[in-house]
Amino acid sequence: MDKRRFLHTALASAALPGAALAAPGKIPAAAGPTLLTISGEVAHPNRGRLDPALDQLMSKHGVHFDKARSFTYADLAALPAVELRPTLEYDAKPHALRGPLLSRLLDIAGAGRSARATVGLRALDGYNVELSLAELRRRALIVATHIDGAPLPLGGLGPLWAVFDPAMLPELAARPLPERFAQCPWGLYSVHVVEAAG
Ligand SMILES: Nc1nc2c(c(=O)[nH]1)N[C@H]1C(S)=C(S)[C@@H](COP(=O)(O)O)O[C@H]1N2
Ligand SMILES: [Mo]
Repeated sequence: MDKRRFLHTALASAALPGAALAAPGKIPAAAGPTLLTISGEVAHPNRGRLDPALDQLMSKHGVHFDKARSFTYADLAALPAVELRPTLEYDAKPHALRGPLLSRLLDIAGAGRSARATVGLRALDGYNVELSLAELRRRALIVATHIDGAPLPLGGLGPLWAVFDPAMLPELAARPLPERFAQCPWGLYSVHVVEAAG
């Protein structure tokens, strides 16, 4: 076998195992893609710094971090879920929304040690909401994965919706329906935690 032919064969036989190892993010394929990345002050990260080349959407939205904790749909579905029954401003009808508490996800990520930490909730369309950790806990904000028993679709309100029941909060329950969900970004994909200085 001439040298060139040998090299070709060697590369071809190496290609398959090489390709199998090259899975992005090192997450087993069966677990599906990451749906939510909790970044910033996280004590239990499972990934490193933002890669401006491959983390395109986060980079475009100005999210920067050295470490983060990522959650796949399977990770979220395995956690205890809370169910809310708010009347939605979109159709003025009651709906069942189900998913884990965001505070539970922050605990898993080891994020937000101080109640004064601020949390940025960012959606696929760039919509961003900032809340203190204390306020987020008070509102019992959930990361909804399901509406009326069905998974929230991408292109609709999903795949994740950071939502709470405004009827539970006196200051929001008094507002007209079209203004109650302003701090509930649908299409949530990034949560960034900044500890309060001092
Ligand atoms: N991802 C995302 N979530 C969002 C919004 C948005 O533009 N993008 N608008 C917010 C606002 S200001 C309100 S009042 C409600 C309804 O927004 P809409 O009337 O613009 O649909 O959803 C909230 N959640
Ligand atoms: Mo709004």
